[in-house]
Amino acid sequence: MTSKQSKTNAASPAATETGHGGELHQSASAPEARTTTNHGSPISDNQNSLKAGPRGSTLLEDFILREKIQHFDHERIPERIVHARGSAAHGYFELTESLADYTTAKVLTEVGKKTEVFTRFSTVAGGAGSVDTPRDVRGFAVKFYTTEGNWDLVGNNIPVFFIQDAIKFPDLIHAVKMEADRGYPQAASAHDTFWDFIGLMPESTHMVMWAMSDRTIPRSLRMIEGFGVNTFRLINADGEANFVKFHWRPKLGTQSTCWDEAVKIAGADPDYHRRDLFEAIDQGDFPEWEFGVQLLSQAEADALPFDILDATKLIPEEDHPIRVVGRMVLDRNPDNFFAETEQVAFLPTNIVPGIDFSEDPLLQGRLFSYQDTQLSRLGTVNFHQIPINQAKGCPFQNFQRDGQMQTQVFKGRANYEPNSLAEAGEDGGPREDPKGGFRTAPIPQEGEKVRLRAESFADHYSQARLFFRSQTEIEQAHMASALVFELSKVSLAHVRERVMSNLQNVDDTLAKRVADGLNLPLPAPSDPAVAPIDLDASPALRIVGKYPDTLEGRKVAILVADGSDGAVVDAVRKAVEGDGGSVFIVAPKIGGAKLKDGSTLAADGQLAGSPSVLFDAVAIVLSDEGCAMLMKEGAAVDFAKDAFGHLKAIGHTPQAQPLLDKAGVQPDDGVVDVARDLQGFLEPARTRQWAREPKVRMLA
Ligand code: HDE
Repeated sequence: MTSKQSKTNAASPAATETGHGGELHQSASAPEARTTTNHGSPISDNQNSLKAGPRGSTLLEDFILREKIQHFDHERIPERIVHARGSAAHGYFELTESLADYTTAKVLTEVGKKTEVFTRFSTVAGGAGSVDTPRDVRGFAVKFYTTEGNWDLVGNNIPVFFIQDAIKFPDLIHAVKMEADRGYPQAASAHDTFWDFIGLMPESTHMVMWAMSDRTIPRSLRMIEGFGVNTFRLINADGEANFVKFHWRPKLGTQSTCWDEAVKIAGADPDYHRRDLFEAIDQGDFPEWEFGVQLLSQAEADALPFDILDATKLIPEEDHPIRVVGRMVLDRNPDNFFAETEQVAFLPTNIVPGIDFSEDPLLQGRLFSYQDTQLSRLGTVNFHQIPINQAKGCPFQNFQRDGQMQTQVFKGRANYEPNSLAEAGEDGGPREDPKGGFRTAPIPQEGEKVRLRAESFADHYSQARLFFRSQTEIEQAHMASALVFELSKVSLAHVRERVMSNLQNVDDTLAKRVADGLNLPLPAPSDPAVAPIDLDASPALRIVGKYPDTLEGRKVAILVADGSDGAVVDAVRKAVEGDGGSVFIVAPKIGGAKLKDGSTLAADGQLAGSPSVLFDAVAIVLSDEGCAMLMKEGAAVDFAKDAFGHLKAIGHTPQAQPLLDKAGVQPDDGVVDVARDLQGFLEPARTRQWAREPKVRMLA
């Protein structure tokens, strides 16, 4: 902390007094606890401005009012152009296996060492105040405070990108954001301009397949994968370079919501992901990811059926396995959202010796963009001095001086080099380090200056096909349905048609399902720049069937009302918690419900504000009397209906059956009498009842 912040009044409560107008005054318990102006002048009254008499005009002289209001007026800074809405946490990275054969980077060679990190997750398209659950890519940006400087791995939860060249980024983002004339839709890709751009940019097709998959409607930020996306290089002590792709894999597995559920969560809890991350860390339930690398020599890269510099392509892990070499644990919430989460500045140019860039034209553009955008967001070249951005693992020093909001007080005369001031006994300042300093790998570069897309980038469809065909049936159905949903929101017929033409190059059956879902004729296929090829399926790209076999990280709601059996509630709670899950009691009134034995069970949430979309499974523990009452409550009927529609396990007491019937809940393996078969409830509660879906939804 740079300024001397006083003790708060937490230890000794403030004395209170009522003012002339009945307003509450809380006064400081000691001089060091009093509120002051920004320049330290103590304030005697923080409730009333200075006026010409109690009912008179406010006086310009009131410097306290002016300072307070003026600071408030400037509280907001420009939000990020993309990735504006985000949530972050502190934690550490621990290396479990050395990559010393490949790199000199200490963070990747010192096994067992814990490196501090700050990780920010984000949506891409929406503004800072938008909701957490739109269909969107998630940002996954990690700042490692290493002993050799900050390393920022600024990735996404999808391993590929929409475009191949940075010069198209402003067009992509303009197309996906709110339309320029009308200012909507917010945080949604389902509109004309996005699909217009996509249809005209076949290189985006692979990423579009991912965007239409359940990856873009995650259950929790703790349950997303992360990818560096761009290809980087690792450089070893002999100066040898290898290509590297970076991966994060969540310990809790990759889990998603259902689309209808995500839409409803947006209303029920716009902060669904932010709250989930904060609460999990607050409760000591620290999210964790494995860190892995795919390493390829130049020869291995040359043998790939695509260009390793093309960010619209992935490297199937069946062909080049991911080597897990570390883990990241997030164990501390930010103290202040603005100071940390909002002001953190991630820069792909924050790199450490032993790691290097590739010539990926998307990455090359990013190397300019992030530094530039910080200048407009944070307003000064000194943004690296803000605590969250400062290099913490090592000193930072050079001869850069001054600038707006300079907070360092430099001593001495040495602000240039070479200098010989040390010869006169003065501090001569820092110097370059030819051995340990950052060195760029001497990769040969030659050729004419051109504005040309490499021919090796021209296959736009093979990997889109690979992704689609690698999915399970249910995931393919979700993708087709997402395409139908999005294209149904497109109002320009020719835009829809062009997308459907392109889809035929991905997979005929997919294009046909989308056309059927739209009830529109299938247009002629478009002409691909290069005919797609069939690649071996990559089951690693699926989510379904890979949920971990535990309730860890999952939340089970128990719906109770007056007359509920406390013994059943306790048994469900014990079983759920024993399996690693958490329990949330929902009752019609926040004060709780009067149980069968006369005791009161406090509620964690009121029914109307705690719909089942917020939970992974539900147990409806009602008495005959409680059920009769809730049959008249729409929120209770929706609670059961949505849990069923969103493929959740539903535990219930026999007395809750009339409510289930009213909600259209049909018997299946996921609907279980908890009074009879508690274990039988836990198993389906660990996953979703995918087999139920055709009964509740017309999928494309
Ligand atoms: Fe970004 N991106 N990006 N991006 N990006 C920004 O930087 C940009 C790209 C990513 O939590 C901006 O500080 C260009 C790929 C994340 O603060 C900006 C291009 C990937 C975040 C910017 C890309 C990303 C950003 C906006 C095409 C995945 C949020 C605010 C060449 C590997 C970081 C800011 C955070 C943020 C530019 C493409 C990930 C404008 C020009 C590919 C996770 O500088």
